[in-house]
Amino acid sequence: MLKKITAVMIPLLFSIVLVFVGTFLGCIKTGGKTVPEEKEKIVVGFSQLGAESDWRSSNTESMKEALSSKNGYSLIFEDGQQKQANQITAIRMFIQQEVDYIVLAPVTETGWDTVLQEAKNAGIPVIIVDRMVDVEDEDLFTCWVGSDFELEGKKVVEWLNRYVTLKNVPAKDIHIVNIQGNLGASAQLGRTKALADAVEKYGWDLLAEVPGDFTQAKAREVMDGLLGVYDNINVVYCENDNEAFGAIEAIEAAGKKVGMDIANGEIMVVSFDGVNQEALDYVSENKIACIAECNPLHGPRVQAIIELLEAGKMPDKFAYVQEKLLASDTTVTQVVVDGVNYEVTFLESTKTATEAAEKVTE
Ligand code: GZL
Ligand code: ZN
Repeated sequence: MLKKITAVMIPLLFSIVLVFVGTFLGCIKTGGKTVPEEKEKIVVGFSQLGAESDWRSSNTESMKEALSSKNGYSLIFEDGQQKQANQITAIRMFIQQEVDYIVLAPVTETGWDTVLQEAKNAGIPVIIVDRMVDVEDEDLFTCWVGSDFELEGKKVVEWLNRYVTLKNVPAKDIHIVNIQGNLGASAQLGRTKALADAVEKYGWDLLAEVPGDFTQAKAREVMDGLLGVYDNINVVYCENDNEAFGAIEAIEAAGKKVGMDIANGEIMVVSFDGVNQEALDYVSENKIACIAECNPLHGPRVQAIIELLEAGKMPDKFAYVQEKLLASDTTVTQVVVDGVNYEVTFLESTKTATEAAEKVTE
């Protein structure tokens, strides 16, 4: 009898031990086959600043696509509606939930030290994307990936200087208004600085700098106002494409013409992002004279950073993305910024086609 029991017990005991060991090691023996157990997902809390622009929508889409379940992530997404308080609340929630990583797209640069210290105390790495944070101690975040906004601005103002020089328009006759992004955002700070420095250097007439919040509606309202105050505006420097759409609406509603021929009363619009077809179409029609590309596709870049960290490696502290300068008018073929040559990327011009069409009907 005893023999019989042991004959049954030993294999039974053995398989129980096996299942226990197998489960512990992450694979389970079922019917002799080893199937990899569902790998633990990497939990990421992403505090996005808002949904104010086409750039932002593309950025959000890129992040969700990269940090998706099929790629092994569990993403907790919070939209801050362009308010820093909402982003800080989201980060505190991520800390409570003990996420593996926090990703922050900060609406403005300052005011993050306290909450980033809380994340650091909780041992949660923080990755900053897009705009920069201005903190006392840069150890409060692991790394940053985004654009060089001042370089973007320099490309646009150098393009403008080349253009007006080649068209023999005197600097004193360049009357510019700057429709700015959210005040305090890195994109606004860098792009505004580039224009202000160029105005100083080239002697252009900067009539006004007014916040347009990176939105089409606000820029429309602001441009309506500026057209009511100034009758000699001939360049509108928009700090993103959605603002450019609003400015163009206002200019055309006022019965003025948007275009390249500023010597003959047209108003030139320059802009940033180049994210959606509407903006690229405006460039092709020379309604936006040039766009400094601002690349929103940070999803794969953040995914690569997390994979490096998961492998115990350290990513670069700051990673700048390479970006183009877009135009369709071929007067300016390249710009030089801080000794570096940037070729203009030409979009095919539909302007001549429409002009030709107009000529025929005249
Ligand atoms: C730039 C980004 C800016 C875009 C705007 O990286 O922060 O915010 O240029 C967006 O379109 O609203
Ligand atoms: Zn003048």
